[in-house]
Amino acid sequence: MNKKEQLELYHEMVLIRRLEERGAELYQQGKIGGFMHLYIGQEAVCTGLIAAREPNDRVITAYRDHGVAISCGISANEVMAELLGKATGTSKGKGGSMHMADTSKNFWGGHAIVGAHLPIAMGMALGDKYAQRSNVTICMFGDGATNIGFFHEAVNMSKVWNLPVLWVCENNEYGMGTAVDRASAVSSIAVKARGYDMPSERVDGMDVLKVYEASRKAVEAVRAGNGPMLLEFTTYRFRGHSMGDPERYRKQDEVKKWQENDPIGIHRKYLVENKLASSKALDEVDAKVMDEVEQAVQFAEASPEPTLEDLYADVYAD
Ligand SMILES: Cc1ncc(C[n+]2csc(CCOP(=O)(O)OP(=O)(O)O)c2C)c(N)n1
Ligand SMILES: [Mg+2]
Repeated sequence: MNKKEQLELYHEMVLIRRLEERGAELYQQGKIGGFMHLYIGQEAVCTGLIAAREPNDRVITAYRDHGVAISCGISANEVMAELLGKATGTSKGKGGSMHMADTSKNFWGGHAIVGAHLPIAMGMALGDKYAQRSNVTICMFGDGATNIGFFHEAVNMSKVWNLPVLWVCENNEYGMGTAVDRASAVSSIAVKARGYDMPSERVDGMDVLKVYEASRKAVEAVRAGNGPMLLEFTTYRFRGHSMGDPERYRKQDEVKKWQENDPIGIHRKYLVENKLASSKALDEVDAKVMDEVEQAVQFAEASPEPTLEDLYADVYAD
């Protein structure tokens, strides 16, 4: 990865962070409805992972999807407008926080039912294999999703049919208020792949360059026809499960410990220590992102709501 690309990773992580911080404020002001799950703390995963894909590789994820949308190339304006339920949003204001999508950018959503998008990912990969296309489907999900039948059915069939899928678990240590150890027989999700004779790896998900390296190798191995693989990224969400989570299931000391391992701080330190950017230049990136996010808020607030007729559009495919 060249210097420009490494700097872009920094910009992208800061953009995701600030956009969500601003989103949280707007939520508190009552401008955003429904559930909203922040990705803060996990930015290195989507940023490093999606930097490793080719544009024709598909990405699909669960409801913690704002960062994934940005990494797939959806603009801050469209993400913010979607959060506010505006017609200019990436899902025309009808999806909201949990259902960001743009198939033109090969981002297949944003899915709210835990684990339900894994069989969809498998189906997309089956379609690609059948049509002899060379793309890889990257399917992201949480640790909690791996305790659900969907996970085992989809991962099993992907191996039986040797499908081009990269399964990516973001192990952030909790599924809502339940710690991994309380719900999963094994605390490393990578181990679960062994039951399906599938290669897997557990990688530090707080370091964007480690995420990128592991993802690049995995995407290319899958593309080469070696069959599906599973990557587990160890990460942590700094905020509650969703807005309004009282967080009684974890101690603030634990959160603080992980915050010392902030993915943005880690990459910033790397860039400065390796003289790829000065602190001043990175402060300028931070300032530019603040403007970008403010513009996105203005764009979203000035945008129209979807009309009543819009309710009936895009319900069925032609
Ligand atoms: C089938 C189903 N069961 C329960 C829920 C409620 N629920 C929403 S998120 C969640 C936790 C999932 O945890 P994980 O997969 O680790 O993802 P994370 O929230 O940590 O990103 C649960 C149980 C749901 N949305 N769908
Ligand atoms: Mg989780």
